[in-house]
Amino acid sequence: MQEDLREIAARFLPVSPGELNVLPIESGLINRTFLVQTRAGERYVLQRVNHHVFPNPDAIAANVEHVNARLAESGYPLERVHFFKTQTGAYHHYDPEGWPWRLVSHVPDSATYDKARTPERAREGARAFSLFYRHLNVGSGSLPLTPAIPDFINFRKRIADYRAALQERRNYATQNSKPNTQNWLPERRKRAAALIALVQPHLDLPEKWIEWQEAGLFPMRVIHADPKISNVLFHETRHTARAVIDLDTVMPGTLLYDFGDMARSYANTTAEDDASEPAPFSPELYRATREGFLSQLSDVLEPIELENLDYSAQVVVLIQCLRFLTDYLQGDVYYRVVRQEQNLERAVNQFRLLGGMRASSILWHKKSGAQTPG
Ligand code: GN1
Ligand code: MG
Repeated sequence: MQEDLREIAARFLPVSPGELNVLPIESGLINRTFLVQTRAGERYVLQRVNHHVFPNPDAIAANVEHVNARLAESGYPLERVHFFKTQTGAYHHYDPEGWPWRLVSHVPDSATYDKARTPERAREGARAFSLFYRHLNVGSGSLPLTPAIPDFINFRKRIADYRAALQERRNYATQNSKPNTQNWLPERRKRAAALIALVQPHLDLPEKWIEWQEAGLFPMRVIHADPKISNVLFHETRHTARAVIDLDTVMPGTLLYDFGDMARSYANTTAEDDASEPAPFSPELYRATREGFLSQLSDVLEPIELENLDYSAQVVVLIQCLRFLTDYLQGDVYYRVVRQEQNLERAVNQFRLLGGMRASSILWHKKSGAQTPG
């Protein structure tokens, strides 16, 4: 494995495989990521793109070029990450099994975190994304981006996929796990029964969102679509944000999705797959996230965006819960898992987070379903 990875990395670099050291980075639920070091101490990030999820990696590379050009011309103050080309001038090297590999620039002296933990870090992470959105959305015309995954934020489809998974007739999981009775899908449905029942009364929560989206009421912006805290590189010692990474899902969409997903990640006091009680929601972290998000955008956002931040956070958490639960019911065909029950645990964690959000009287104004910004 190690030798193959060195050979792959050397396709992008003017060095021989023997001069490289490759180490795994255990992060991300879709792609596989490795750190590459040369003898001279230069570092790169090597990734195997999951082409089942991202069937057109070249479209991602083209999106990243457009995004980086716009960030550069607009004076974006953070670092930009870019892809290197192979010696034959391509953005991807395909291995004998057909997996696409790419080499990404590495930002020195940087650290990533799986949890925000403190309001300062939540605010700073959200501020980094706020800068990213401002520089991509203010000024010159729209960017010609190709969404890497169609219907990624189509919530009508996400709910339909969940309902279809509940009706699943296949017998056992086919990927990520060997067929055994633990993985029989009817067994999984039984083990998820309590959560399925708890989720049921919330399935109409996204209705208003879906209505607005289908009526074209959301302003179309360039969004990141995966703004979790681990996609911000922080300065190792100064704790300021250095870069926004993982541009795979950059696409046209509503910033309410990104705010919701940011809140889901930054206001969660525990790991995404921690299914233990109590509710992992922190109003303090949430408020800091909202401040950071708004910091560069107060003159950009329209009323429908400003008034629906809290509602969007709840909707996005519910949708993420349904995505994990759907994958659990289908036998772990989408997200990487290291344990049998991990997708169910992820879904439970998101459901508890939703409960915390909805219970917080500061955030949920029952009458209007809206909040005063700021
Ligand atoms: C996936 O692969 P990763 O970790 O960057 C997923 C996101 C989820 C996230 C949950 C393409 O992102 O939508 O929010 O897991 N990406 C895709 O941790 O589905
Ligand atoms: Mg991602």
